[in-house]
Amino acid sequence: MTNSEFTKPILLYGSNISYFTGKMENYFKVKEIPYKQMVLAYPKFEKTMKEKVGIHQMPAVVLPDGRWMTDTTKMIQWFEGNLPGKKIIPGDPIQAFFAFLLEDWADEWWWRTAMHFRWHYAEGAHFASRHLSEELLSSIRLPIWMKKIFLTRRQRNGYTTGDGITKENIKTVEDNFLNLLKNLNNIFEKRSFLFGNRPSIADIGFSGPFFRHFALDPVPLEIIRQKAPKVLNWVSALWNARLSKIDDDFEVGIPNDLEPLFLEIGKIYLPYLSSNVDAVKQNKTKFDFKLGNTYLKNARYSQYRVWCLKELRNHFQNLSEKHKVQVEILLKKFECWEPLWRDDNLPLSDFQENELPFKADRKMLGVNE
Ligand SMILES: N[C@@H](CCC(=O)N[C@@H](CS)C(=O)NCC(=O)O)C(=O)O
Repeated sequence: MTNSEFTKPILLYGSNISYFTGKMENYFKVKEIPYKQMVLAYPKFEKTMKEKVGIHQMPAVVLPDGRWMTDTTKMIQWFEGNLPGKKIIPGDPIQAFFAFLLEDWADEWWWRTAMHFRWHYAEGAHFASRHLSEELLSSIRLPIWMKKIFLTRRQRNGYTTGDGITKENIKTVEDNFLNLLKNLNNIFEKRSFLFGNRPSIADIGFSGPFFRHFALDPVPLEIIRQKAPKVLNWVSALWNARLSKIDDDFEVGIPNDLEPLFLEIGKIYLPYLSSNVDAVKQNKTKFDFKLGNTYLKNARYSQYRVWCLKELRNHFQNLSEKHKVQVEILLKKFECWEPLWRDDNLPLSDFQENELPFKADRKMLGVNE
C-alpha cells in the first residue's frame, strides 16, 4: 500500500476530547496521513463498533476500502508496517524497545490520572460532561443536565473512584503527576522530543494523556503552565511536527534523562501489571495495589492489560541475541527486568487480541462490557 492510495481520507470516529482519539490524530498529523475526524452519536456508535470490530471503544478508523480498525497501538503498528516513508518507530531495535515501553506506560498507567483530573474536579467534569453530552449524546432526547449527571457518574464509577482512587490516595496520584512533569520538563528543556529532535512512538504515546487531557482540562493545564511550561511546548511541537520535513535523527542510545521515567516503570508500573495478572488469575474483578507511596484501593482488573504485558515481552523476544543482551542490561539497571518476567503463564484468553487491529477481544477496562 502507498500513501497515494489515501487520496480518499481515512475516517477517524471519536470524540475530540478523547485520550486515544487524540493519540491517533497526533500520529496522522505527524505522518501526514489525510484523515477526517467524525462523530457517530450514541447509541449508534456503540452498536456499529460491536458489529465491525467486536467491542466498543474510541477511536475507530475506517480505511478507504471500508475496513474498520480499533486499538491505537496496533493500528499505528499496522500503518508503520504498511506505508512507506519515515517511521516513528526508531530503526535502532534497542531504542524501539524502550519507545514501545514508554508508549505502553503512557496508554495504560496515565489513563487513571488523566481521568482523575478531568472527572474529580467539578470544573473539569462540567466542561467535559457538557462537551460530551452535545457531541456524543445528541440523539438521546433528555435534558443536558441529566446527560451531564449520567456521564459524570459513569466516568467516576468506571475510571476514578471505580478504579482505585479514594480520598486517602488522591494526593499520591497527583504527586505522581507532578513528578512526571518534573521529569518531562527536564527533558524538553534540552530537546524537542523524547528521543531527540524527531518524534517517536513514545511521543505519540504521551500525546494520549497530554493532548486531550492534561493540556486541555482546566486543573492539570494550570499546573503544567506553572510548573512545567516546556511540556506545553512539546505538546504543540508534536502536533505541528511533520516527519517528512524533519532531517534530525534520534539521539544515539537511550538518553540519560529518560532514566527516571524507566525507573518509575520498574518501580510502579510493571509491578502494577503483575498485580493485575494475579487478580485476573484469581478472577478478582477488583484488587488493591500498594507499593511505596502508591496505593490503589479496589482498582479494576483488566484482561486487556495482561495482553499488554505479553506484548512488551514479545518486543523483547523479537530482538536479536546481541540486542537482547544489551536490553537486558538496561532493563536491570532500570529495575524493570524482574517485574517484566515475574509471572509465568499469563492468563490470556484463547487467541486474545490476535486479530487486532481489525478485531478486538477485550476493552482496556471492563466497564459496561
Ligand atoms: N487500547 C485502546 C483503548 C481505547 C479506549 O479505551 N478508548 C476510550 C476513550 S478515549 C474508550 O472508548 N473507552 C470506552 C468506554 O468508556 O466505554 C486503544 O489504544 O485504542
